[in-house]
Amino acid sequence: MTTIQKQTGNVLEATRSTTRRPPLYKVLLLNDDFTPMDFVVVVLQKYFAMNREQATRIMLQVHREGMGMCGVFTKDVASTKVEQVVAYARQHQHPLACVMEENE
Ligand code: TYC
Repeated sequence: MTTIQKQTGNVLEATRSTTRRPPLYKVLLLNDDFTPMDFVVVVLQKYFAMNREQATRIMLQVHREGMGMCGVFTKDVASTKVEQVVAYARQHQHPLACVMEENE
């Protein structure tokens, strides 16, 4: 809660306002039976700035559990990452699925 001064005509009034943090979104990778493991590791390094070890750990989590988190971003950044990953996968004829979900 922040107290600010709001001017109504010539009168300065004290007003209380809450500043809301922007909602954040998780970017998730989904498992499938066809996308090669090495390709998923490259995607995680290329679009999510992971090193090979981190990328391998997330890829294996997705492979074993069906889904894994690549990161948490603002809406625009999350949506761009999803588009980039899906476009890159399609360019290489892989069915890799990447989605975003509001981070509650
Ligand atoms: N399940 C895939 C395989 O066995 C590997 C894979 C991992 C695919 C993660 C997608 O998001 C994924 N080749």
